[in-house]
Amino acid sequence: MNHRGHPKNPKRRADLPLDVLAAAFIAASAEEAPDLAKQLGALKADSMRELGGVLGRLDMRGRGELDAHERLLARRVLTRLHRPSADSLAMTNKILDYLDLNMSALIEEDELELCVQIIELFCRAESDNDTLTLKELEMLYAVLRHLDKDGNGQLDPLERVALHQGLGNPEAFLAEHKAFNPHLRRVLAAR
Ligand SMILES: [Ca+2]
Ligand SMILES: [Ca+2]
Repeated sequence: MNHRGHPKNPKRRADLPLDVLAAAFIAASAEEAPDLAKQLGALKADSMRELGGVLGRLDMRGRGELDAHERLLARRVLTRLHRPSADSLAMTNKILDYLDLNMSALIEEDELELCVQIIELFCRAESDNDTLTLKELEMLYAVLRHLDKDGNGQLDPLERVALHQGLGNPEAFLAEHKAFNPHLRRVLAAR
């Protein structure tokens, strides 16, 4: 571990047993978060891999199972999904790829705080509630894509400055993207 608690040699997500991670998380959630467990338990097999992909980013020790604290962190994201589905979980994975700022294949706690902050902003982008619809997830992804100016699939330090500035003034940030971000305009046009 380095000074921020980031493991030095994390396992690649593809090496993790995603279905096992998902099943263990749902089992543990039956008591800890029954509503979420019920929603996730109803998902089909293809969604389970996507769910495992989200959970694997929080499996700091690469054990194929989240501990109680990691499960709490996972729920900070998963409870925000309006009706979790294969599509919304796949989009969540694409968003988390961008928010894995140090490219560790893990979402460490400092990165998770940023995720939660940006998720809270987009929960109200199209609907007046505390959850993300698939459309709102697509909008968030469109904004991240546009912030990735050089298109290398990651938010480099300079690109992150734009994100942090935007989060400081969220209404203007969203309005500007709605006006000038071609990815977001495409998402909004596809009704
Ligand atoms: Ca990371
Ligand atoms: Ca970039």
